[in-house]
Amino acid sequence: MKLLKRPLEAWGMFLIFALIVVIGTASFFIKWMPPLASNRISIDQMMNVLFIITGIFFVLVQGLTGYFIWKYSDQNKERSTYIPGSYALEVTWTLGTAIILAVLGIWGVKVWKKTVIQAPPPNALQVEVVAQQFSWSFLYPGPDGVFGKLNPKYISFLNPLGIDPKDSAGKQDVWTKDDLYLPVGKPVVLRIRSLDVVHSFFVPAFRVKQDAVPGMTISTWFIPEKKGKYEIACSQFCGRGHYTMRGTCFVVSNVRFQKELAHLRKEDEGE
Ligand SMILES: [Cu+2]
Repeated sequence: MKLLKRPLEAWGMFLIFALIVVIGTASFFIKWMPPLASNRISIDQMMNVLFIITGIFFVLVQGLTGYFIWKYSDQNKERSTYIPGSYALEVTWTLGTAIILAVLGIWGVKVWKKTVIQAPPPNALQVEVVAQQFSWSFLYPGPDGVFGKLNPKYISFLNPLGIDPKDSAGKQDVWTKDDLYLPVGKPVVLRIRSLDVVHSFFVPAFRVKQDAVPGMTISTWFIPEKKGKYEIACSQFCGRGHYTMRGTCFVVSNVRFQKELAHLRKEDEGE
């Protein structure tokens, strides 16, 4: 009972901290990530387990720290015992942590292999993604499935990707700015590049995040599994307009996707 006798300020502080933890945790779970809309469920599974493990230790360590502060504060004349060290305790928490980290590490490598390293299915749609301050361009191949040559010397405001007008394979390629169209249920390979600085292509709903590095082409693939409209963001601070560098991914039926591309192709021909 002696433990409960504390001035009002102490109880006030305790309530404020408890409230911050509860509201923080709740809003994190409500507003953190949009519902998964791709095949990358293994990332969510791993995240959830990580949150549970770190959550348990967070509450345990912070709770104990708070309890000891409360218990041995100067209001209460009780003295703590001095323990110079415990071999058994040291071994337990060192080994325990090492085992948890090793299991998470091995699991992480497996998830990485499954989502990123594993080759995409051969029927995957290829889309070139080009980042620049402060927009995204997406290039789709023509019905032949082959991209025309790209050459930096043709890069201009109207041709940000540098499509070579002399290459016949590129005649039917089409590109969009900030709007990415994808057919639902079809694997897609994004080949990500940058024209200027480092950007990062991020679609939270797909659990896809990949840096766009100048001078490199980095591929990533996934399957959009739900129709809808999803936010694309740049998640690498890339300059003054970084916050405006966003796009929208439209996951539509295959028929609608083909229609959209055909429409863009017609617009191109009309020019
Ligand atoms: Cu950017």
